[in-house]
Amino acid sequence: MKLTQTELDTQTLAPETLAAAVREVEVNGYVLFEKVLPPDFVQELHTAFMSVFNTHIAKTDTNRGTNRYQMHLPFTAPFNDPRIITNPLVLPVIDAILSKDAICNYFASDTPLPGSDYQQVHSDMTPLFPETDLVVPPYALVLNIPLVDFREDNGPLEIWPGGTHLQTPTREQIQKLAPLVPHHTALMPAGSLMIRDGRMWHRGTPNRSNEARPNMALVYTYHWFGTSYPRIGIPKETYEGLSDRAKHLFRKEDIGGVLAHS
Ligand SMILES: O=C(O)CCC(=O)C(=O)O
Repeated sequence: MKLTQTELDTQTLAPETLAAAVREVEVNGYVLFEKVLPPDFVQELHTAFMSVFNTHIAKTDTNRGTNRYQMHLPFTAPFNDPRIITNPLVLPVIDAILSKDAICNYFASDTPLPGSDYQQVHSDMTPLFPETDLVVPPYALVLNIPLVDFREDNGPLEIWPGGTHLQTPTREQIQKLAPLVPHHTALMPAGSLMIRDGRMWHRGTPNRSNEARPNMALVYTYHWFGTSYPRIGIPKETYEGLSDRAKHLFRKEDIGGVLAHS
């Protein structure tokens, strides 16, 4: 979805854009706001990310398949900038779907390096009622922020929109169904904002370029939704300095706890 210049200048979605974005997430599984973060801020994020990432991978094994890393982010600048954690174009969509009582309980990244492979097609969320076929409204939304342009050659995310978030197959059934269901690579410029229902099927693809392809990943859920993610470590003084809205979003995290990679 291309936002208007007025929406970008005012950092405010027009009512009809917000309604369309919410509908896209609910019906199609995701919405993409293209290239909304300022390039200099994306550059700052990228530089900071590569520094933390390179230190991390020097002492850690891959954890998402060959040459592919999931890495928690430290809750420090520039990662915890309001333009990331309480983005004014994203929060209205979160509020409309998960209510203003939503929480953010995952602050991390996915990075395929050159030589990475296809992942299994998967959903990030387990069904709430796996013993039934019950389809429930969204309860967990992922915010992805590409820190480089996602191109065909550098391992873009591949997605299965159009209703896979409304099904409850097992991981094995997803493998059989995935080739039959329409899907495409999510090519997007650095600094775009993708809000997706965590249940929508997707996978990482091989990075055939010669550079890392970092993707920030935050998860917003209903306040009652539990995950197995480690709680986000937020130093007390950092938490105290957050806006009231950010405090509310991160209220269930490890306030005073240890930063990732500190
Ligand atoms: O390539 C990505 O950004 C997403 C990877 C992914 O879906 C995962 O590791 O679970």
